[in-house]
Amino acid sequence: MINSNFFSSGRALLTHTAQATLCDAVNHHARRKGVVTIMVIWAIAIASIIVAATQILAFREATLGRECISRVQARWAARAGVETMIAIMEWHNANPDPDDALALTRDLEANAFGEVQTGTWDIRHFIDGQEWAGPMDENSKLNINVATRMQLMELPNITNDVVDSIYDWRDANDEPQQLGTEADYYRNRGLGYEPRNGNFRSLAEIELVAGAWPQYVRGEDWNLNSRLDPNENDGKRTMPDDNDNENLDGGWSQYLTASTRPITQSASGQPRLDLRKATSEEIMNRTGMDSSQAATIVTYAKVGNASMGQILAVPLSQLTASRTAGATGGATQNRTGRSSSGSARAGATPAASTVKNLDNKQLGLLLNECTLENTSTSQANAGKVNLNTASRALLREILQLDTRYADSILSRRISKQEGLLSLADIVDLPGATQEQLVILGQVADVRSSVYMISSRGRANTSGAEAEIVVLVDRSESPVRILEYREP
Ligand SMILES: [Ca+2]
Ligand SMILES: [Ca+2]
Ligand SMILES: [Ca+2]
Ligand SMILES: [Ca+2]
Repeated sequence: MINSNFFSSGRALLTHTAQATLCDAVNHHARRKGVVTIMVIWAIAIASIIVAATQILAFREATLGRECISRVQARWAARAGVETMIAIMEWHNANPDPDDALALTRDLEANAFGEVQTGTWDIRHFIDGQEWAGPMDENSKLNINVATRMQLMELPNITNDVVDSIYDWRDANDEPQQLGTEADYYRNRGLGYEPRNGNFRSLAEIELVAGAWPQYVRGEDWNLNSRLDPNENDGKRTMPDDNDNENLDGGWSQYLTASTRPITQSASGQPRLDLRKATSEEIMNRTGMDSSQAATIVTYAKVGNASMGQILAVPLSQLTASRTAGATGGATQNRTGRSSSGSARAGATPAASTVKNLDNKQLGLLLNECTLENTSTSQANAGKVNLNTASRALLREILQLDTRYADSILSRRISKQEGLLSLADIVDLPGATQEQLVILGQVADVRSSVYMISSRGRANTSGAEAEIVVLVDRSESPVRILEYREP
């Protein structure tokens, strides 16, 4: 019994212990299972966070990549526009057409908008209150390096002291003009620069001159690209402060350039004949003059201040006579007097008056194929205003041409599909006095050397945009890039 009791109690004891152990084991297992479940849930949670984060990152990178690709596409589309313009200029350099002064302008205009596989380009400029297709002709503006005091005084917001300072900046000496400023002015103000005492090299350089504030120089064209950008037509919302009128008021920059260069090639593509060195035969071959006309030109070219302006303004029969008389005289005489054999003005020598006046064709060839430029002066580095592209405002306000004459020049250039072929095309217009012709002969011509191409590229996929602004000189081949920027 005892045993049995013992055993039974022992069994009971055993059972109890086994039960306890079993219970522990079960509890332990359950706890472990709980921990494992929690760990698994955590692992899943962490894994999903990682996956989500990786996805977001990958998505962002893909977007960035796409943006990057479209920027590159836009940039190269813009570049394609620039290259197209340069290629057209090269073609016209190789195939000059002396009977069509506007051939290049028309071709540039026709290709101002174009496309490549992944994007498009758009080249335009603003002049005379209107937007035009194609690059900006820098020769439509006056070169600041030859602008006279009177011409500079016509700029909006300019004052005498600033005109003097512009003179001081470009003249070789360190003597200030009456109200001007030379090196000591800039040194005393710790500006860190001094006047160049040489030609301005870019339009933005004018802003270094005392009193030539950027708002005067640039007007509304804050980035100097000759196009009306959104921030330049939204009033005061963004810089600059503009008048929101769909018209780009470019301040001085719409009238002035510093980049134009003389064109050494003639309209027919040969080097210009230097009249100071040329023989009568060479002049006759080039211009179709007779021997006495050519001889008169040879004699005249030896005069110290002989100029194309004078040849343009004074009939040939009076040319050497007026020089020997020491005066041009008859400042208001109409240039058309050239064909009425000059009617022997007082002081004209008999020898001079027997020469036949040049006809329009001869005068045109003389102006287009020959030169009297003195290459040693600083003027030699500046280009002339192209009357085929110059703005009405430049002719009337800055060059101060008589209003009637300026308007008749503009109507004639519009009426001729090939444009003005030479300055001989404007001598018979109403208002063409000797005085006006001398001014034009000095500063104007009918062809261009330097263009500013503002090409805006656009990617087809995203519409992303990129702009390239390039200043190119096409006066010689290959076309030379003077300035390149990606604003
Ligand atoms: Ca100086
Ligand atoms: Ca602009
Ligand atoms: Ca604005
Ligand atoms: Ca405006």
